[in-house]
Amino acid sequence: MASDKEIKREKFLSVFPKLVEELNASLLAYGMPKEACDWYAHSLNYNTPGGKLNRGLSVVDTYAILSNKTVDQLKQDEYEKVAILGWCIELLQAYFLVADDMMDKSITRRGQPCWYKVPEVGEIAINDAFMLEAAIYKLLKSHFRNEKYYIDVTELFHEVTFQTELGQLMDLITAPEDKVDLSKFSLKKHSFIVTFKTAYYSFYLPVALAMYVAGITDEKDLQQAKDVLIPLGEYFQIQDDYLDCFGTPEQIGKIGTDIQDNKCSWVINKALELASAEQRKTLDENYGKKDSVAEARCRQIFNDLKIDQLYQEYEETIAKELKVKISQVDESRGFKADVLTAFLNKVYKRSK
Ligand code: GPP
Ligand code: MG
Ligand code: MG
Ligand code: MG
Repeated sequence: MASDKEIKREKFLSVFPKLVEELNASLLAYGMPKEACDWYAHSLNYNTPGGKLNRGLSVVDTYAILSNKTVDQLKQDEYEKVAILGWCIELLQAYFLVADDMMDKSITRRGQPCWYKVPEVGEIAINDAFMLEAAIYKLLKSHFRNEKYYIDVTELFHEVTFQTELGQLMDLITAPEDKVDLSKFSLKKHSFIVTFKTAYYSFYLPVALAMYVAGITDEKDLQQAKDVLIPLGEYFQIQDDYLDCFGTPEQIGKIGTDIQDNKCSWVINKALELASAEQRKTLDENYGKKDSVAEARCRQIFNDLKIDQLYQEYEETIAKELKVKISQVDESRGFKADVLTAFLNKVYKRSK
């Protein structure tokens, strides 16, 4: 029998084909030939719905909590509104990932070749990435133009996109593939990169969108959400870095590449903080090399420094801190701490 989670996912997925149809109709209205319409539909379908859909589904879940309802109890048109905003985040994510995979020279994504690796696509993927982003503003305009929060939501998408691009810039210039320089890394820089690269669009954006639709838009409430969701997003990315190194491929569904890719991950930063001069030398000589023996030398140092155990301690500390922050949320204007607890529960001790 399908679980509650699967049913929610199916319901959310069922909205997407209608959006593809609508976007395609806008191409037809410009008199674009069938070949172009089919290309766009293929790009939308290949790049948007294949992931975990956590961000998109979170808009729906958060809105339901704020409205004191279950997802099932939302009226059809009410459901569709928040689901479309959820799909707008998934389109933003699709846009980022198509572009990121080109910049990172990645091979696979979500169990299939990266879009630019599809033979007939290649560098057309750059334009396809732009068109995935453009879909967001098409959909916002056609479905939300008459809502009082239209401008707020549109501006929020622009701002969060810019913040993510800043994070991507820092990520790229901190870890060039061909020039390993561990002195560029620090936990402070790591925190900055992941806050911008991940936390704003993955954690703050879904909640803020649901808040706008629910009419809970006092600056103080948006700030309360941000104060928990940004550190929670940082914790999520630290967990991602940890799993890249210490998770098994069966568990995480991908093969960890951070060591060989010279990534400014939490694991290497923690190790740099604690390494002896000798260990530091080994890391300088072996980190970021496309070589499994060099990778094993780095892993040995991570084991010697007990990074695994330090991660478990970090996780307990941050989860406790976040719970305290959540317990201090002021609900007097209609915001609900449960929204944040639901997010924390999804992240705490996840293993994939
Ligand atoms: C993925 O990070 C990067 C983003 C989601 C932001 C991309 C932003 C752009 C402006 C293109 P990653 O490369 O560390 O993750 P993965 O390992 O999934 O590729
Ligand atoms: Mg990448
Ligand atoms: Mg990247
Ligand atoms: Mg990672």
